[in-house]
Parts: sequence; structure tokens; C-alpha cells
Amino acid sequence: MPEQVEARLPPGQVLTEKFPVLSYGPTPRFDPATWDLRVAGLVEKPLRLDYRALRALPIACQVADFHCVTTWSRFDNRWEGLAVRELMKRVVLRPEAKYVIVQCDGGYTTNLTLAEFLDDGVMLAYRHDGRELEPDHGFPLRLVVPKLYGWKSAKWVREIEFSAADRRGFWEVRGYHNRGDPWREERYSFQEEAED
Ligand SMILES: Nc1nc2c(c(=O)[nH]1)N[C@H]1C(S)=C(S)[C@@H](COP(=O)(O)O)O[C@H]1N2
Ligand SMILES: [Mo]
Repeated sequence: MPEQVEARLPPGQVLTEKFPVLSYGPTPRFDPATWDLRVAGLVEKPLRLDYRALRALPIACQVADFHCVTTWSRFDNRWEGLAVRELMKRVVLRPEAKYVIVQCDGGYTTNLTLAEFLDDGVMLAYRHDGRELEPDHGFPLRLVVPKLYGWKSAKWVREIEFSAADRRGFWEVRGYHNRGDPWREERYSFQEEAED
């Protein structure tokens, strides 16, 4: 393996040029007339953005590697969309807010700590590699959390809920690790027992 590849590939991962689709369940239908993104839970005032309002917000762009726990990694994904930091300029959190639960069309969920959610590079993307996101890859809006395994990058996001307590998401209750840092190879929940 070339050195530059090896340095960017977390342990146990294999590089792919393709962009596999990993979805539990069918791709939801998108209706721009009724779609919205909601920010709810422990916020001073809930926020609701319809599709036009979402796309009118400042556009962020980043290139990031993507690591799925099933062992494929895809380098240099060019994501465009709404930076979480930009979104959060419009939201006042209550002090008790410590966790984020991301809810998607189709019922998928995932959880993050507030710090993981507010970290560099976390964004709500609607374009990938210079085109609108494919529906199967999460159009109209997906989370991108480049530092964690792909299951945290929820597709078809509709609601971001701030919470005082952590609530494990769809895969986190089905045996995947609560955090999922690929560099620490945090794949499975049983690994948590050996941790802090
Ligand atoms: N709503 C939803 N988001 C999801 C999933 C899913 O099944 N449903 N799968 C996750 C997993 S396991 C991975 S690896 C990535 C894959 O993204 P992709 O299908 O665009 O490659 O999406 C994540 N987001
Ligand atoms: Mo995955």
C-alpha cells in the first residue's frame, strides 16, 4: 500500500473508488413542498427551515474521507451544504443540552455528543463531488461527520434534537459502538465495557 494511502486509512479499512450505498430500508420520497428541517429539544426557540430556506443559507464546502464500519473507506469526498456551525448561529441552546439525536425520514436515528456535533467539518450536505446528492446517498440532506464511522453520517435528516441525556441511535442499540471513532477502531458496543 502506498504510504500516503496507508496514513489516511484507519485500521482494518480497505480503500474503494466506488461509492457504495449502505441503507437500512428504502430510500424515502422527497417532496420539496412539505419537506422541512427541524431543530428541537433543549433550545430556547425551535427552528424550522423549509427546503428553500435551507438552500438559501451560506454554502460550506469541504473534502473529507469516509469510513464505513463494514470496512470500506472512500477518500476525498467533496461535500457541499450547511455547516453545523452556520446552523448553530441561528439556535440558542439551553445549558442542559449535552447530546444530539438526529432523526431521519424512514425512522433511522443516530446519536452524538454535543462536542462531536459541533466539531470541525460536521455539516448537513446536499451536494457530493460536484452534483446534487443522489437520493440513495441521502438527498435532500444528510449529516456528514468525517471523524466518525459512516453510520453517524445520517441520510435524509429531518430533525436535530438536543437532549440532556444520551439516547443510542438505530445502530448504536444494535451492537455498534456509541462513539465510533475509526482511528480507535470503535466498531462494536461490547468494546465500550473495556473503556473509561
Ligand atoms: N437514514 C439513514 N442514514 C444512514 C444509513 C441508513 O441506513 N439510513 N446508513 C449509514 C451507514 S451504515 C453508512 S456507512 C452511510 C453510508 O452512506 P452512503 O449510503 O451514502 O454510502 O450512511 C449512514 N446513514
Ligand atoms: Mo456503514
